[in-house]
Amino acid sequence: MRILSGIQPTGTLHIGNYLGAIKQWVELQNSKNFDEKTGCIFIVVDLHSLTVDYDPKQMQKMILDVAMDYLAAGIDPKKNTIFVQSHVKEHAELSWLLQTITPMGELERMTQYKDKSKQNKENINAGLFAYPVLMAADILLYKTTIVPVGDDQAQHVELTREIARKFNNKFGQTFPEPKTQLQKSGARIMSLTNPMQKMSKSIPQGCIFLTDSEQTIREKIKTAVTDSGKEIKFNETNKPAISNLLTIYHLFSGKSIPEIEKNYENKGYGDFKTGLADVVVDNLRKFQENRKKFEKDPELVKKILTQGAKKAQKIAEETMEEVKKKMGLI
Ligand code: ATP
Ligand code: LTN
Repeated sequence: MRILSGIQPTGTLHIGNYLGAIKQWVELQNSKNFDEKTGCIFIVVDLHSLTVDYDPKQMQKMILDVAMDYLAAGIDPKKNTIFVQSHVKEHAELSWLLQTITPMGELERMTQYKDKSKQNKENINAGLFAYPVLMAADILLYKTTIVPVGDDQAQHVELTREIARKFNNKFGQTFPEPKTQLQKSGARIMSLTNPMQKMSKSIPQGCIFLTDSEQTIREKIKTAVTDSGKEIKFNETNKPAISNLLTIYHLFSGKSIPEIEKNYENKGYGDFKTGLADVVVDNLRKFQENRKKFEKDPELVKKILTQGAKKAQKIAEETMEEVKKKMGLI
């Protein structure tokens, strides 16, 4: 079993990134089935983040920020491999090779590509189009079997399976077909200002950032949109806003949704929102305390990333040798 995932250094992480992805990484690391020998691979995918507008002066800080978020959330660098994608050049190399077997039509179907090119009409670059192939390269380079991500990424993992299948058919069995692992509930956290839209860095008003102060968190929850009626009841079709808040409450507190509904029976949205703010503030406090320690010691974080890249590179080189042989390049 090989577990691998990654996040782009495109800005401060929000609770959608945490609840949809990082939280389950920490749970995987602490589970009984965790294999101490192989561990998990967590990448800061900087090459992916170049596909949208960015400020080169900020890039190094953004990369370090995501690495600190991983560590502060509880990813243990002794048990896992944490590194920066561009530090292992085989990612870009394998991506090119896989592009030559990826049909254009498959890439045209990708909803993230369609969304991002709509949002960003002036910068629809070839990298944005080929983005899912680079993601496939990240995954296949380490012969990954499990990819824990939010459900917006499931389509990309599905394409990775197709690319693996195609490669195996053409050049001989090489890659296992990886599976997406979604958080059981709340694989998609919605925006606080629009429950029909996913919580996303590009709409900051609707996000609770992991680094928000207590006051900001309380304010954002207080002003979060709600649905008509007063009942605290989970119903994604008729009450999408309250259902989203219930999911956040459930994932942070560990309490089941029926239990939370019962606790707030005959109480209004105001009480429920105060309770939710308490739970979120409490959970993020520990994360923020941990993060401060890493902020004070960026050299330690850089060292962890250098060691991670070294470990990753060894596996990547082995896979590339096999791939190049099979493709007739050596
Ligand atoms: P954004 O659109 O917010 O900029 P993104 O989807 O482009 O984010 P990343 O920041 O790389 O990209 O996402 C990192 C991880 O967080 C992925 O596993 C993704 O599925 C997950 N994720 C992002 N947003 C949400 C959300 N609203 N709910 C659940 N998971 C999410
Ligand atoms: N596209 C992903 C980030 C990502 C990733 C990966 C996730 C890049 N490479 C490999 C899992 C495995 C996103 O979250 N936007």
